[in-house]
Amino acid sequence: MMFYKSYRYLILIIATCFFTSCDNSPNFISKEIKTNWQFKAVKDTLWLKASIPSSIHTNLIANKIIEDPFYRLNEHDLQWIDKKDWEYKTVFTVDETLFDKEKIAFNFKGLDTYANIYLNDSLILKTDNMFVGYKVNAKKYLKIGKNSLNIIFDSPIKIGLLKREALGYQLPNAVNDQSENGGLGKKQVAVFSRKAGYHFGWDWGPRLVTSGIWQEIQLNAWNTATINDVYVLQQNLSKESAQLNTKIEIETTRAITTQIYIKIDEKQYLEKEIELKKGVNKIEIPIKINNPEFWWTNGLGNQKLYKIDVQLKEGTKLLASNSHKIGLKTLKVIQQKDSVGESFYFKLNGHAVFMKGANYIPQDVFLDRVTTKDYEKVIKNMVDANYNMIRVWGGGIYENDIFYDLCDKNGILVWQDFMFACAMYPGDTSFLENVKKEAKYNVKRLRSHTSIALWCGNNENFVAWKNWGWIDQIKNSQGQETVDVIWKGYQDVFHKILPEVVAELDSDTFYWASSPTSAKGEDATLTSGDYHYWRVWGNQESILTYNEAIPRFMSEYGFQSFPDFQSVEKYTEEQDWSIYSEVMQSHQRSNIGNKNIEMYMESWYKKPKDFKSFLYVSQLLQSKAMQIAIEAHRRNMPYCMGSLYWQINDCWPVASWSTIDYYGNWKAAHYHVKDLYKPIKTMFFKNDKKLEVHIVSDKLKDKNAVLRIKLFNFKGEILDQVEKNITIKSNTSAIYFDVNKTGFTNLNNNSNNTFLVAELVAENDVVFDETIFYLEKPNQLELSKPTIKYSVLGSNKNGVEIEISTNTLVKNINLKSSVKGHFSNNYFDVLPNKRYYIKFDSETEINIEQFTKELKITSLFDTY
Ligand code: BMA
Repeated sequence: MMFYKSYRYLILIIATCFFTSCDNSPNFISKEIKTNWQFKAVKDTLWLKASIPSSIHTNLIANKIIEDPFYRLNEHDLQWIDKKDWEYKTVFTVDETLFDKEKIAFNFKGLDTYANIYLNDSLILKTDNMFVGYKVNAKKYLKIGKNSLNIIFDSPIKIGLLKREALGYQLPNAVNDQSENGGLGKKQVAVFSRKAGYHFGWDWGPRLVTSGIWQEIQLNAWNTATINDVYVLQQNLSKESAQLNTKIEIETTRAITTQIYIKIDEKQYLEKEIELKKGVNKIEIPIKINNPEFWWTNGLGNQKLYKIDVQLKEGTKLLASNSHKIGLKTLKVIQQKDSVGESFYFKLNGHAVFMKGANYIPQDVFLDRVTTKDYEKVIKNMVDANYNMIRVWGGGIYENDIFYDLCDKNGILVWQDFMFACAMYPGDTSFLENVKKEAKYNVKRLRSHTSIALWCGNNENFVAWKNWGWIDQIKNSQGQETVDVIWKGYQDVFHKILPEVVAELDSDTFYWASSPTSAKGEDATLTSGDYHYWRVWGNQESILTYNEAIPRFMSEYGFQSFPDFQSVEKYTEEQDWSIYSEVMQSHQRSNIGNKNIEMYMESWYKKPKDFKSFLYVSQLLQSKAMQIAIEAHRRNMPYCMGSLYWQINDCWPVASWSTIDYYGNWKAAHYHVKDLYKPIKTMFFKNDKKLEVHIVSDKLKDKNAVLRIKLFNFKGEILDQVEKNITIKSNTSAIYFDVNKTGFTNLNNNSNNTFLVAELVAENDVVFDETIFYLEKPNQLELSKPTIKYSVLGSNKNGVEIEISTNTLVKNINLKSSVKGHFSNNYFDVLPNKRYYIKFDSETEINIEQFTKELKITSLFDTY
């Protein structure tokens, strides 16, 4: 690649710039238009108080016009909201200091979706894409003193129906668009608007189609120059040096000669005189960092971020400045032909890395409710569970900057979908132009984040088109011509516009047209590309088939469970406490959901005695499925190099595939995933012929350990044991022990009341991994009533520690507290003759006596 030996610069002029500004110099005034807002339905007369950012729904809730849409069946009574047009207004003051600036522009960071914006009664902007921020010059409409801003949101349903009508043909039926719940019959409109798909419903989400000002509105003003964007391209990276190219976009009000300064980690790096023309200037400045520290994913090393500051000065006067952080890394997707097909793996800084993580959906239907704390919590939940990758799925949103900041900081790579999922979209010129604008805006906004690993065109549109019967359906009802038109629309977006935008603006990052597809971009296969395995769940196949369906990169698979009872209580009444009640069914959007859970449960667990027990056992069942899948994927590395399950989180309280419920509570599966994704993990694998102990290591170095395997009865007596010194090979999955071949004479005698434990012991005698293996399914185990002893040891304001022990095996202990907080471990098996110490991190100050009194401990034994 090209490297500039001397500090050269290039000046290019482009016409306009509407991308997010991040100038933080005193010359740049930024005023948030946040207060005095009111709203009403256009046809109403009574104005109500509004907060910003928000949505119509959250403002109606705040005004007590509607009740909590997530409670019981309320969602169904709120379908009128999306049929109306809504108006927002405010009055804000402009003082002389702001008004005197040469340039004044609004930055509407996110409007959902069809907004008409009037400043002092002049129409200044019309929008049609919630994923795009809009900048618009405002100076000529403003005055010193009071100014009015009115925003009228056209109903997305009204506009959607018009667009649907105007298309001239019909798109295939998109399974997740709940048009009937919305009173639209079969008239689906989701795909016509560049708006989060899940707002129209999904198989884990309600239909609540929002409108509103979902991101902040800024009024920005400056003189002479501002920095619109800084992008650091990593041209060449080695142990000795990082050669970077800094691309800077500067907007000026006149031609000037200025000094540009670059600081790296607060140290002056460069000072240079540059000439800028009036308008938008693009300059490029090479940077070299000696002996760079590389950025690593969670579990492999540090996440060093270099702070790059760019300043523009005219003499001593600071005109503009910009600051951002970058990590230095090389990341490639390796698709290499081999004897079976073609690999698909990520190589980070020269090392193949197995990707562990999940798919992510927006954290709330009402996006304005997601706080910084929620983002911190969700990313912490990824880190704590040993993830190194998250897939931002295409039916939601391009996430807020803070999401990616936190991923950068915590070593979580992002598989970033463009926002298209499970449907075919229109392909008319205005739609395509809108998509291009959206792609440019978001690629440019997000490309500087070290965490961005891959851009993916869509979620399952390709497989849906090919395999869900759509082609025949359209051919039979509308003819081959319509089939061709729809397919052309697909190709225009995913094979032309999006890859071109990525190539132009983020050429370092890999583009993948659709998930899942084969290496050739055709039907997904197990031998190349990425894969979504849904035969477990979708086709009711045994969860043991996870052991056979091993792809090169598993980007989706999953199994549902219910939230725990404490969560269910929040959105139901006692009369709803059956999974087939109207309310519980409304909070279960997969039409095969309840039946599937019951069917799989029957084969793995004894029938739970009541509703509460059913919810809890559903979580154990989900954990079991995740365990079989994750172990299979990791065991089969390097053939398979990724396991991203469906899905980490929820957007409302619901039975779903999530491992953390809407209220932030870890389900059993999240605790289990944390263990299964450990950097070094032991796993048993049994089939008809063998019982092997595999150890998978993601580490970059070999590790010496003692592998101890013991056979216990449920009272905790050791029946057989063996111990072996081993070297766990770095970044490898291998078999370290064959149980059948050794002297485990008691192995098959009492399979219903014995179990194996494998321990990995470090040189300092610390057990750093423990895996329990049962020879039978949970419903075959002869559990007896345990006496669980526990005491709550001292507390501080952050929480308490609980000591636990038992006289006989406790299967899946369940610790519960009414205090809001998080147990460090839960749903695990408690072995006799051992002491366990569990921390409880409290969100509020804790009263130890009350906590002890209210602590509830149960286990699988109590469910039947
Ligand atoms: C996947 C996803 C989602 C869906 C999930 C569960 O394929 O892409 O569309 O919610 O399955 O059905």
